[in-house]
Amino acid sequence: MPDTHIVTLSRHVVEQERLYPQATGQFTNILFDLALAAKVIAREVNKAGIVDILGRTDTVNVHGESVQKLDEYADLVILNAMDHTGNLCCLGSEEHEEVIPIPARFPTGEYALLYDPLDGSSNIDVNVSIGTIFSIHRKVSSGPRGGLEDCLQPGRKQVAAGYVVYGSSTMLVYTSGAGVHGFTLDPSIGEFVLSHESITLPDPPKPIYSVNEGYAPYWSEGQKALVAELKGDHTGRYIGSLVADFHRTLLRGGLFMYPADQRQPEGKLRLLYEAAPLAFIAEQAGGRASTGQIDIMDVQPTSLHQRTPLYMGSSRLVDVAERHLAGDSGA
Ligand code: AHM
Ligand code: MG
Repeated sequence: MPDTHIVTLSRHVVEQERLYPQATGQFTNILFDLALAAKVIAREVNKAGIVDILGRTDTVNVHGESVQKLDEYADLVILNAMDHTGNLCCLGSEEHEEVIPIPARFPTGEYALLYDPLDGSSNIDVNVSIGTIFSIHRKVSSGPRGGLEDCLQPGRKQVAAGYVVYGSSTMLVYTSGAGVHGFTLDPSIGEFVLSHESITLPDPPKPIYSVNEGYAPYWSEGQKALVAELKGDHTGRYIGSLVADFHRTLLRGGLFMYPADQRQPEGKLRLLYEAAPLAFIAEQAGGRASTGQIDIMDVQPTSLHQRTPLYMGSSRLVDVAERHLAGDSGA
């Protein structure tokens, strides 16, 4: 007979919440709502090849990039799953220039949610894994309905973070500061089921480095020296889809890099809804993340869509990166 002892995401989150008697339940509900949104997005991502949902729209997002239909869809799914629940005070999304307020007709709550609804969307057409990333902060502003101040908090202040990878199976991985736990969507019952309990980065790590080497001519001297040191006794892996690259790094170990360079002096990836949440997960799994100079978790954000150079994965390899990049201005 099949195993009857299934730990669903709901059960796991409720059991974690019991460890904190002061918990209000709002936070637990946010994770439930995110899981529901992830299932809806997963369904559409899986269908993308057979229905006419692929293709670019005429719009561009706040970063000047063309937006694909599934990005917009994922953004709306998350927004509609979260805005009316009374658990959030505001949201920040990669697809929206400004902080998203909770509509006046709905109550507000004690948390701010930052998210990248569908990262790696340029890979949709070629069936490469893509993902959703989220970060949850406690409301710190004094007004009743929250705002930018609640979103511009350093990663260290996150109460939870996670991602969903839409790959050969759909997985949700999250931390609320008590380890990193992974759940695989079982389509036959429509539930995320605990499949990876207490994930830790392998130690010693697999010797893997991950970077887009096509940009090497634009790298700083420090970045060139770092990759030169890794070459030879490390293997290279780069998917070009952050969640997929991070997921591999988490399970196998190694060093993921998206450096600043002459083309992109600030780097490409966004601090609040890409780097910081993944940094929290890396740290909880025994690794770390850095800008090359300081820990990502300690960066004080100044704007919603701020970019950052990113080095993350196995601590020992992030240390090597920092050694090379210490005096580096980036570009
Ligand atoms: P997106 O948010 O527009 O999808 O871009 C982010 C993606 C990441 O998933 C990935 O790590 C990176 O861009 C790849 O960039 P590049 O193609 O420059 O290597
Ligand atoms: Mg993104």
